[in-house]
Amino acid sequence: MRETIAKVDKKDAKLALAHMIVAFTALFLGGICGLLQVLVRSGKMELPAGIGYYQLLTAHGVLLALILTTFFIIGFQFAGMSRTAGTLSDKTRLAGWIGFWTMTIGTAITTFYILTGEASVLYTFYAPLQAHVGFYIGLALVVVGSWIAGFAMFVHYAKWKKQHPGQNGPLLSFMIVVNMALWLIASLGVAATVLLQFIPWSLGWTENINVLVSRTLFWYFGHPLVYFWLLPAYMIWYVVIPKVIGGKIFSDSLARMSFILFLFFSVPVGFHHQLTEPGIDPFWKYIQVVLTLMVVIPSLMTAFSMFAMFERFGRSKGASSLFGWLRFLPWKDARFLVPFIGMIAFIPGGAGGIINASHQLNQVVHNTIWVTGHFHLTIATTVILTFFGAAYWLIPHLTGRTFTNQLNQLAIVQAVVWSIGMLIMSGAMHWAGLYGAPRRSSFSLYGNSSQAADWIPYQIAQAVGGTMLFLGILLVLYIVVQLLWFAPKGDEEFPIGETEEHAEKTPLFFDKWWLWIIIVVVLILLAYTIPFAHMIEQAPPGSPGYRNL
Ligand code: HAS
Ligand code: CU
Repeated sequence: MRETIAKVDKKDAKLALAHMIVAFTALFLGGICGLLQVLVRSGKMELPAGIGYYQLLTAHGVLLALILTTFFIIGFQFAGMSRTAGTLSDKTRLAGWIGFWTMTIGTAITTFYILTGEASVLYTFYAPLQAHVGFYIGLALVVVGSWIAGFAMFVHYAKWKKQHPGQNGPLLSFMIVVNMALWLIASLGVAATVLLQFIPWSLGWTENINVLVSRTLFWYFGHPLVYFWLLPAYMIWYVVIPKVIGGKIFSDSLARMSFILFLFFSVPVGFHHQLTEPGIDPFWKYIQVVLTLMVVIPSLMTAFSMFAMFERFGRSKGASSLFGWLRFLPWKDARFLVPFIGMIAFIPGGAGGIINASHQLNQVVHNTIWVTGHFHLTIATTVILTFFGAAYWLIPHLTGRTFTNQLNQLAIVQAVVWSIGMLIMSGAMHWAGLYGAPRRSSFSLYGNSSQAADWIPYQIAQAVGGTMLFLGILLVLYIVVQLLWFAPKGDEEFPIGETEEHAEKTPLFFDKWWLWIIIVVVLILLAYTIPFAHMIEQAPPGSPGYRNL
């Protein structure tokens, strides 16, 4: 029998579950769009009822990349805070609910304008494409709601620190605070461009928009955004997986250090999305490419400590040969296997990222469907499979139900379907990208050009892979619905790993938040001030808006 397990308080569980329900609803709707897109791009299907390809693509990107992620992350983090730093106070929980409703109303408004065809501007909403003002207002509400949630988490952590003087904050809570600090600093950029540029412009108060400034502010946010998605996956790898397999956290200090490095280096690197953009001096692109390569280091630290943790566990069970320890990992436990597949996917996913970041190689892949292949490996495999793996213990923990053997089997089938589907779809995207197939584009024969004809078999492969992924979405939704409402009552744990007995004590300096924030601000000013000043001083006349109807 299992020993009594530390439980997330019931009221906190409700808050976390509300976030999960919106997240998985977004997965369903966004998944339908994805299926239709791959079918259209295969050239075998046309959309019915006047639905536009770019309308679908916008819904797909917004619902999956922005809504599913943000809701899942905030829900998971509230549960994680409650589990490791104690039950939320009534005020903190209330702030959590206010944040939740602000984000949900924002999501509803944005989705409404996308579905009515007034905001087919894709999830990056590049100017001079212009949407209905409601699209931007909705997104602004999502950001504001997430800030409220973030502050609630900061206050909760500060309260724990006050009650435990001279101690390090619990590892998972510490990581959550880093992630929300990262998010807060980054989202100031998107808030600035939405409030100061897009909203006045889409209302007609200003005629023109400075396109370069808007894209720069977007990518100032857009790159750290991907680490806002990644870090919760890393929290699960560092803190939860050791407990799931029965091992120990490799190093508490190393985990904290890697998170602080993410805080430093994930913001001042947005130019690696703008390497082909005119109007930015190559020197500043170079500086940001160097910083991009710095942000690879904490991921490599993570890869190293995961390997080390697996190996030490296997050896403690008696493995002696070079890779013999692999046999001792619990391959039949979906809570381990599903995130593990995510880790494996990050090996090619991360390598592709380094290719993208290399200025010369970026000229080959930028704006091709290679990039789409890259982010379906990173966000849609590494991160999402880790989230699915976490949902399999988190949701039943919160609902007081059981992740039964049958559901575990189904979860393994789900992960296999997902992996094969993604291998086919993302593989075909990478390959076709190298042949120059563009991203963000509907099916076209490009005037029967022979080059475009070469892309079609890959687009058909994408449709095959994409259909499997949709099947994967249906499977995961079935499991989640069972865990929410129907699975037998039970006592599922929220696994939190412990460090090894003779591990060195974690030094206390990790909680020097003001120092970290000052370093981040200095790095951001260093990387952005001069090029940003140039963009404003030497701005060409702005652009009027174009509507994609
Ligand atoms: Fe990226 C474009 C560079 C990581 C997401 N990226 C995108 C876009 C998205 C995205 C969404 O420099 C498209 C945006 C758009 O719409 O235009 N990316 C990088 C780099 C990294 C990277 C250098 N990306 C991510 C992650 C994402 C993500 C993470 C989401 C979660 N990316 C770029 C660039 C572009 C870009 C350019 C712009 C391209 C263009 O031209 O438009 C790095 O962070 C990657 C570092 C990671 C590694 C891998 C470490 C491996 C680990 C696994 C360990 C496995 C274990 C298991 C332990 C070096 C941690 C092993 C066990 C066994 C037994 C085998
Ligand atoms: Cu990036």
